[in-house]
Formats: sequence, C-alpha cells, structure tokens
Amino acid sequence: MRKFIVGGNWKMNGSKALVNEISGALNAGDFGPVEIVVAVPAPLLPLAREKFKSTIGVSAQNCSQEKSGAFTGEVNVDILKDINVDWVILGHSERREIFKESDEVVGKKVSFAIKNGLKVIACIGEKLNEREANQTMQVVIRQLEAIRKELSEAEWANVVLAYEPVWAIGTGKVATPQQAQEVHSEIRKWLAANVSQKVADETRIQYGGSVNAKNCGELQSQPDIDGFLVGGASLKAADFVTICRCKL
Ligand code: G2H
Repeated sequence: MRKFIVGGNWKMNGSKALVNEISGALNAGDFGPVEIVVAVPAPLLPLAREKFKSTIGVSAQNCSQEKSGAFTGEVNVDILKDINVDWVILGHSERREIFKESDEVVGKKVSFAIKNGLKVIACIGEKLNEREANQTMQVVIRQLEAIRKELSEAEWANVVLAYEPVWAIGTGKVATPQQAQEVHSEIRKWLAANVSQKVADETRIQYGGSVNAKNCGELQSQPDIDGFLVGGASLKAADFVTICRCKL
C-alpha cells in the first residue's frame, strides 16, 4: 500500500552533461509503480525539470524556512515552485553537521516547505558514537519530535522520512537489512503512538547510506523499508537504474 520511492541525492556533484545522461537513462526505463525523485544541485534544477520526464520528480537539496528577503545564498520555496520543482530534501546529516542545522531549524524548514506546497524528504539518523552508546532511537525520536510538533496529521501525507545512519553515509559501510528494518519498525511504532495509526501505516520510510546496485535487493525485501535515498550510486546511470528497478 506504500508506493516504493527511490531518491537520488547528487549532493554537490554533477553537471549539465550528467543531467542529460541520467535523464536519458531514466526516461527510457520502465519502473512500474516505483516513484523516482532526483535531487540535483540548485543551479541544475531548471535543466533537470526540463529533461526528466514529468513522472520523475525533481528535488532541491535544501531550502529556507523564510519566505524571501535578505538571506544571501539561500533558496526559497516560492522560487522552487516557480521553476516547477515540487520536492525538497531537508535535514540531511551534512546540513545538520556541516551547516549546523539544529533539530528545531529542520522542523521549521519541513513545516514551512509543506505549508507552502512542497513535498519533503526529511532525513534523520544517528552518528556512530550514538549508535555505540545505544542511543539510536533516542536521537531519531528527538529529530522526529522536532518535525512532529510543527505538523498537522494531514501534512504527514507530504512527508517521506529518510533514515540515514550517519556512520553509513558515503562510507561504504551499509547498515545490515536487519539493522535498518529494526529502526524503521521503531519509527513506525513511534508514528503510531505519537501521530496516528494512519500516518504510521502510510508514511514512507526510505533507507539511505551506501545503498548500491549490489545491496539494494536484500534491503528492499524488509517490510518497513519503503525506498532508498541514494548518494554516490545515483551518479552512475546503470547503477541507479538497477536500484530503481530492485523492487520490480
Ligand atoms: C546518504 C546517501 C544519500 P551515500 O547521504 O543521501 O549518500 O549513498 O553516498 O551514502
């Protein structure tokens, strides 16, 4: 009942040529009911929206919680909508760590984006020291709570959660299917207890962190993994196509 959703997060990589290459590969592919969203760097968004077929979503990788104004270097929701971008990734661990976005800021960004008409991939996940200290769910719940308190129940329809353990991001060290499933299942239980059973049943939870063409098959078989957020492997057309097809 939850539509599998694969996101490609290019991070600060890519080029016009790569938009042409990956859009060519994805436009020609048959992905059945799988939803695909490609998040490219901001300057490439208009080209990506033009090149990817309309059934493939195009996403920003961040946006401001302010409507407009004197915020040099920021991107706002209205401009994204003006160029027909309807998704944004928020709260990625690189935004949290490098750019010091707090749980509160991420919650406000998610809320602002949704209230103004975007769909959001909201990222959560623990660091290695937190996992080793058995604090995984404590951290994930703290991050979730900052989002929950900003949203109405209905607004969850426009949220996809991406569970990305920070120790698995870009490290080649993927969470085992069991490790990912365990956290996804706990997240769903938390949604049921703290938002509603409907939101728990319907919210899609992606796994992210070193997903590739080889490990996607086993990960997708877990009952609470509803898709992937893919970094490095989304820059390689053949690998990303394989990942997008892994549920078929
Ligand atoms: C996690 C992921 C994409 P990678 O950041 O969001 O990147 O697949 O390279 O670990």
